[in-house]
Amino acid sequence: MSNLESYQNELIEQAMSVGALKFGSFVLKSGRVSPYFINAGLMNTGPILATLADAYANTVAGAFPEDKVPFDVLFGPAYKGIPFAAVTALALHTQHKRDVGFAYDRKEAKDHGEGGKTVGAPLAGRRVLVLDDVMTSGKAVREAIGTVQAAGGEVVGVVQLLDREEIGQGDARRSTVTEIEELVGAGRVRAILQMRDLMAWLESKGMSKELAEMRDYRDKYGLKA
Ligand code: OMP
Repeated sequence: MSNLESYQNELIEQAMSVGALKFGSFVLKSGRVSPYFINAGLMNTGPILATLADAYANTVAGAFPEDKVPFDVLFGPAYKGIPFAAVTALALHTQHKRDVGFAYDRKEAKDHGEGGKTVGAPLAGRRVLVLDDVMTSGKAVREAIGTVQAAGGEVVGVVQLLDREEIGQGDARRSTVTEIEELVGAGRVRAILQMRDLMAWLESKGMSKELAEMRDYRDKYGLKA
């Protein structure tokens, strides 16, 4: 069983305490019926944002070191990615001495004022890291990648709060990570938490009913490691 890092454990505990992580029965956007759900919109207090910003920044700094995978802009897709990209840009500056811009999109294009679909740091000709909340089938992250590319940016990678470690949209039962890495490069899709971390946490708490439901779900929509 994987050992959780202390920041992962802290994040899970805080997510549970604000009701952002729940166990039960949930219909996902992809139509899959899941025994758990993370609602990142409920991670909306100063303390949990601080934990989240540290976790994103550490994951970014570890997986995309400046000398190996430099990037210029963090892109947080509307709506839930927006505050997360902002707080992560701040944490990268204060804790990692790494200065990057941040940008986000509108759900609807604006045809007056500053116009355009994206807001914040310019994306044209820039190296962009997409930062979002949850990845299941990969539909949402594909859209975000498309938005950055349409604005002229080059997507160098993806960082998620949670990779649910599920199969993607294709017929070949390949993982979403594999499918998205085909678009952005091998090893370039990372997450603070994976489904296995939530399972390790459930096990550490002796929550065996929830753990059994997670195993059943993984048999259906996950890939054997
Ligand atoms: P895909 O587009 O299938 O990858 O699903 C990811 C999106 O579903 C996320 O951006 C969320 O909007 C939503 N979601 C969650 O927020 N939390 C979950 O635990 C699961 C989902 C989901 O519907 O799959």
